[in-house]
Amino acid sequence: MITPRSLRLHVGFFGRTNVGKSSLINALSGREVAIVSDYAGTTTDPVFSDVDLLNLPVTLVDTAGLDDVSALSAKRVERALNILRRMDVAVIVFDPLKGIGDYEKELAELLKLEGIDFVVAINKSDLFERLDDFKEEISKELGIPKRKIVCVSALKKMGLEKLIDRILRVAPDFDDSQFLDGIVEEGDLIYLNIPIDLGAPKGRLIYPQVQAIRNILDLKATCVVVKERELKWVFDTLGKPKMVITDSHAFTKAAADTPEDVMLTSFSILEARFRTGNLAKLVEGVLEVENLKDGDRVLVAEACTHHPSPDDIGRVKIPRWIRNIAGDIKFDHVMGGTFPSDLSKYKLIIHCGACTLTRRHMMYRIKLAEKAGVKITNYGLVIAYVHGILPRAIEMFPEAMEVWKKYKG
Ligand SMILES: Nc1nc2c(ncn2[C@@H]2O[C@H](COP(=O)(O)OP(=O)(O)O)[C@@H](O)[C@H]2O)c(=O)[nH]1
Ligand SMILES: [Mg+2]
Repeated sequence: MITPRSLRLHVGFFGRTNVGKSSLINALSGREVAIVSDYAGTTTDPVFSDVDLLNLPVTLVDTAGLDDVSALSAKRVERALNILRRMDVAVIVFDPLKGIGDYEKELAELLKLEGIDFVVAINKSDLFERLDDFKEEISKELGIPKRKIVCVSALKKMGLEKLIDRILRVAPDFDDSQFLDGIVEEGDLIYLNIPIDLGAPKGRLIYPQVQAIRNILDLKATCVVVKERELKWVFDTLGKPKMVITDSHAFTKAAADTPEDVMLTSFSILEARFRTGNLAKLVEGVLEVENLKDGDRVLVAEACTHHPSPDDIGRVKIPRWIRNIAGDIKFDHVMGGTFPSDLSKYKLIIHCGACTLTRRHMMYRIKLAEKAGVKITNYGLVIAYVHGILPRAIEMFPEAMEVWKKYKG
């Protein structure tokens, strides 16, 4: 299965027009994805290009059109920030002929502010004899160590391995295995409960399910994949597993069929933990449902765009469940890349599993909520909560359980 874009390491190439961003991306990906041109401003929207670098799934992002951060129209900076925040690593590309300008300095500042690590590529090194002085100057001006600065030539394909090496070195940990790390161990037996209902995509499994299977195999454990109707039969035939992981849609039935001494959670809760690294924060969020009052506003945010079905989880079911508990709550919905910059009017944000967002992007949204003092949670936790199975679904995550215990007691 092809790695979805959201789980690829996003590497953004920044630099002034004509420094060779597009050429460099083409050279690294070995194909013509970005348009190379002698004229300024050929491309304006970011261009995404998926490629595996040393077996690591990566998306190279050509950020043409963002080369005038220093020309500083507020709207442009906002746009630049929007793209920049989705990157895991940045490459600032230099052309020795153009030297160092305000653009590069401001960009380096922005990246530091956002906590995004970056490396520098001095391109067109085929045209120059010695670039040591320039390296020194960049190191000083941008305040980064020289080992993060690499001389390359997109044209002659020189220095590319070294650039890849430097990019991967500064990349945040991108190991998929965290999905079940610390929960599943060698020799464990795990049941995966996957209803193939009308909502299931034709002919395939969704990514968190594939990820779980792969992860369990990597950990030298065993999994049995069943539809919800067969779960009971598997219990009767194979006995008790260490844990059942269920699709959220079948949570109540899975809970009824799974003995109390067997751990039970959902793909969506695992995904939330993996994607945010902060399940405890999302549990705090779901408990906020108790505090909602008539007239409060809740934002439901869905990262992917799809046509809502008649019993759509975000549009219909979640609002219904929450109104049952909390009364006359107003719901706003956003989809895709939009996320309101002013969150202050909301009491709670309920986010989808965010499997189409990068981890950095989702963490950024959590940070925004935190800044605005608004609690945030996710679909999977809401489903577990409204069905009265929340403590059971998080008992294997001590940090999250801690929050629950404090709340109870
Ligand atoms: N000599 C030389 N020219 C290059 C190199 N990389 C790019 N160029 C040229 O620089 C120009 C601008 O390249 P392009 O990739 O479109 O720059 P971008 O605007 O930053 O995307 C083109 O004419 C390229 O052929 C290089 O490594 N060496
Ligand atoms: Mg270009």
